[in-house]
Amino acid sequence: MANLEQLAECVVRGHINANAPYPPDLKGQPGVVELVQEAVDEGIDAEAILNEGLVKGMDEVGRRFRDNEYFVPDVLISAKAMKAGNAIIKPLLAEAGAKAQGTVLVGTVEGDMHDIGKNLVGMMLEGAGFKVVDYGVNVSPDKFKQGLKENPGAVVGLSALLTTTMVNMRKTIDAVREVETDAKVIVGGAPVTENFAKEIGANGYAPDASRAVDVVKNLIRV
Ligand code: B1M
Repeated sequence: MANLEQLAECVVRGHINANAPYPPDLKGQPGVVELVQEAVDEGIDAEAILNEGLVKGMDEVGRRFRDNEYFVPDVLISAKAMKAGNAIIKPLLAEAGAKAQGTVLVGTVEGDMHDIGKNLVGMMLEGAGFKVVDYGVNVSPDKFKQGLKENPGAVVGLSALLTTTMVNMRKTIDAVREVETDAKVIVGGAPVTENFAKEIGANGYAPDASRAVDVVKNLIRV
């Protein structure tokens, strides 16, 4: 029986698969890849695998890093493990959704290279049936502007993890509203707050990936 607690723990420990030599004490034991596949094979909902396994593990990684129990290399190893699991469930999340309910342009704002949270938001949106165009990290306001020209009426989803790059959300909002004065923008990321979102003129804010889906649904009114 698939164990999502064990899956979360493998993300925390950065144990990608049974053959991976790291961490040495887990070598030969099932890792993220095997546990995710096992859960999928048992018919466990992809969203549960994501939230109760992968995201739960990454939340703990974030806490350990904040409390100086983990350092950057630990976090990178965990992020790699999480991505290996994401790759397995991504098509299932997308499949579970109905036909595209609208388009969302997502990206991490200029100057910012963090993409784990943004990728989760994109995956959850795809899972909920939206078409997601992901521009990656370090995305300039002009790139979003161009994206909106190519996808009229799309919701723009901005992620920022640094207090120094949050300010680029406002610049991006101003830029996309040159294309569509009523362009709908949702923002998120660890330093972003509801108040900040209001201050910069965003239409929505979400503290996590699953709530981002609710906010986008409300913005598109599906
Ligand atoms: Co960076 N980093 N980092 N980092 N990093 C933070 C953000 C930091 C808080 C760590 C710390 O000091 N405690 C700190 C920022 C401090 C600040 O600005 N106040 C920091 C720093 C300083 C830096 C560097 C400057 C370090 C350096 O080089 N000296 C550097 C910056 C590089 C750059 O971007 N220019 C840097 C680099 C890195 C790594 C490359 C090592 C790596 C990123 C790997 C990657 O993303 N591919 C990394 C990581 C992993 C982190 C932490 C540890 C974890 C971030 C993460 O992935 N969390 C982070 C510390 C922390 O958050 N505790 C930290 C898990 C993820 C699931 O959560 O991204 O918050 P999160 O996303 C959530 C929600 O926020 C929300 O939903 C997601 C899922 O539920 N959400 C949205 C996110 N985007 C959304 C968009 C939405 C809606 C919701 O709508 C569109």
